[in-house]
Amino acid sequence: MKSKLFLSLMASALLSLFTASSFAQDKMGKDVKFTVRVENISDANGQTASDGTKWPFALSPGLWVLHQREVRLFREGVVANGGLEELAESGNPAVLAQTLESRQHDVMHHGVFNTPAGANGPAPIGPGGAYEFSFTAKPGMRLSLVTMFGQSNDWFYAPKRQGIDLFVNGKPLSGDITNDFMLFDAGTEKDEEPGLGANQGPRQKDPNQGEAENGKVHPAKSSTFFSKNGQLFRITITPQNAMAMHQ
Ligand SMILES: [Ca+2]
Ligand SMILES: [Ca+2]
Repeated sequence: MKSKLFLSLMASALLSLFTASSFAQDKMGKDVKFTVRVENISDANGQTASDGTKWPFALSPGLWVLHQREVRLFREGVVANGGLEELAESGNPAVLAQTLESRQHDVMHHGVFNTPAGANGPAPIGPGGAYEFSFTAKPGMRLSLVTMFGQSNDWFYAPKRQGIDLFVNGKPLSGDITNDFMLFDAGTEKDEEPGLGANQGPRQKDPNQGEAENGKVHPAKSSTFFSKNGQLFRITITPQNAMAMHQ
């Protein structure tokens, strides 16, 4: 009886870490495996620039993070730091990953996604391409993810800084989360027209090429791409129990 009492006290202590509803739905408190798919669903014929040039919408390799507290990959109204500039200007998530490693603790996990599904090595994803990655998470965890708008100077997609709750009313998140993402301008390099600028990803000679903006992270609301999430890309999340049901 004593050991049972001890276990129930332990369970109560653990319960206090989570919300009551999440515990009710997930009595074992087990990790749930999730798979996230980032798909480029933009027009295969490309986007049309003001001079008629066709250019492909692309997303860069990126970084995902699981966290409970705010992870601070960026903050609106604050100067980009910790590797956000490298991600937003050249699609390189390695510096952000190093920054996170220096802050690593047991309630935060992260990974880089850089190899398109079906490819042999790291590359951006153009129309029809996808990245996929999996992780396990407990109730209370949130997901953050950053990826560069490939033909911009310093734009990136990310969810709100608090991240996306992976459990809603105790149930693992499932389905389309595209609209949880927003297009941000890192404020580090002056913008040129997407797809045309000489200082953008595919055309610049140096990953840091371009005129400094000396600005702060802000939503890229002035861009016509700001409201085009569902036309350009789709991000879905599938928990393992849902995957089993679909198979
Ligand atoms: Ca900018
Ligand atoms: Ca540049």
